[in-house]
Amino acid sequence: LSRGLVVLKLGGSIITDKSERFRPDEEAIGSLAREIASSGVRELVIVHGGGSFGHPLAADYGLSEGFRGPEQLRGLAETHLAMEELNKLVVSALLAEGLPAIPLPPISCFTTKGKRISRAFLGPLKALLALGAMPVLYGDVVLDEELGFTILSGDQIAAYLALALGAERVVLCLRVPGVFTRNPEEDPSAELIERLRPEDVKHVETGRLRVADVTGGMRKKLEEMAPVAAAGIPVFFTSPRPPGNLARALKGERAVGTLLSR
Ligand code: IP8
Repeated sequence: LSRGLVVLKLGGSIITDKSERFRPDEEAIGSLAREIASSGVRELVIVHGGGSFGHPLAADYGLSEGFRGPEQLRGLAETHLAMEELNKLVVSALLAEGLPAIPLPPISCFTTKGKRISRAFLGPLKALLALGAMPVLYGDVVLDEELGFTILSGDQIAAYLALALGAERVVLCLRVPGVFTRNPEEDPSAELIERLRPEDVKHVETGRLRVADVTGGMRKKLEEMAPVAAAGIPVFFTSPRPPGNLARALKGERAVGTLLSR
């Protein structure tokens, strides 16, 4: 078992049913928690996405483009609350597996400027890790120095934390098992790219989005993760299938997916 901090992003589309609002996939959440527990990896920061809890609301109220009027404040509150509800399901499932998971709301430890993280208060997160706890963050509404507020994706948080904490590795656990030559959900001839270098990211064709995702889908994930890989932190794009895959990826063992590294 390799040592060092692992940052794990759980895609919103694997923990929720993206076709219906506020529908969690509790079975998937439970089996992810079991797999994380069975991996034996304990130096872990988990960040999860919004799926059908965050994105449709954020789109309804135009939250990612920032403050336009006071009627949006209700949307800000509802979106944060929905994310807290999803977070509670994830954290509860981890606790049920005996893992010391603790929620850490991004709205209170990050601010952005023009949608990019400008300031972070990582004291509590570092202290939790030092105690051996497992912080669980998520894509959230945050206050923005220029826009008033915006949506901060779990991907940007995961990339930021990996760099700020000098993580050993980042694992992105998504619905699609890696990065493909085309969008595999649109084109069955798409092939898995097993190895990708940061400078090749711009050439990958990712296809259009079919479900609400205010923070940008696979293209944006690649753009967020390229600087992490360029800094020498390997990023592994993978999915929960087949069983055991995520545990292997967390341990840094060979698994099905795409390795983005220098
Ligand atoms: O699913 C966005 O996080 P993501 C969260 O990681 C919200 O992009 C509130 C839409």
